[in-house]
Amino acid sequence: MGFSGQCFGMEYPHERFVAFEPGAGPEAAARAFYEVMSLRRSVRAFSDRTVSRETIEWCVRAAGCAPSGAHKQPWRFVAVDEPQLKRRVREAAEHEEREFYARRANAKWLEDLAALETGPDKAFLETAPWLIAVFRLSSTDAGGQVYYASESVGIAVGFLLAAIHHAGLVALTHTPSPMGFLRDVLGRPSNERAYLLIPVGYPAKGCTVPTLARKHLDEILVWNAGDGTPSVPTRRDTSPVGDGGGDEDTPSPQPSPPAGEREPEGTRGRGVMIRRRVGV
Ligand code: IYR
Repeated sequence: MGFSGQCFGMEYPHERFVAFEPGAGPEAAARAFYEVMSLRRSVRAFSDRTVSRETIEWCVRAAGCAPSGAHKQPWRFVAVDEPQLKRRVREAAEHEEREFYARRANAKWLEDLAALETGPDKAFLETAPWLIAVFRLSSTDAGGQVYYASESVGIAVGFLLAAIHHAGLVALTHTPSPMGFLRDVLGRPSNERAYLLIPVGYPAKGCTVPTLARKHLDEILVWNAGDGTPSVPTRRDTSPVGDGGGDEDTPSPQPSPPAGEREPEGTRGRGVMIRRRVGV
């Protein structure tokens, strides 16, 4: 119901009630989250700029919000910023990585890694201000059973990576192989199995990332057919990751091309500058 009032001596119409707008709706919210996540990239060149403990704490709290089998929360996050400890982790990781690149990886694996231009040198393990070593618990701290521990920890790591990205920081989902050394170097108990090693920080000045394409939605999402039968592919067959998959000219069923899907292919494998700020 409206009525008039005085404001700085002027008459103005005044409403006791205004329309209630309950947010923009799930489509816009889901798209906005996607737009943020589409800017996430794995980074291998870190700045030594410090990141506060508090930031790491919030990110790990977010990771701890993940669902887990029987709510056993079978994860441990070991945050390392001491230079001597980071050096020991790097030395042990590089020892394994030298073996990996010289002997353990087969030719196909090395070929698949070529576009990433990785190698046994892991300077980022010392440069990044934080290393978060993620451990999967094989039993609870009290010795009890855990369930779907790998799935649970994988989901928690997804939350962690999203939180790190949301904080405007970058990370690498690093997998020194094998990574059993982490338990020894970090002095962890026998019910903790090393799962991933995640350097966290800011990207180095002039940091580049490889030009890689993400699969189109049509390649990762299949709808049921709507008539009780299984769905059939609608647009094209799934293409291998990073092959440039499919033609750019095929019209997309989406209202407008979302950011991050199908990045340019021209310079693939050579590395390009990050054109947008990483993290919003
Ligand atoms: N662990 C090695 C090799 C490596 C393996 C995969 I799969 C990658 O996606 C990237 C690297 C390394 O970190 O260099």
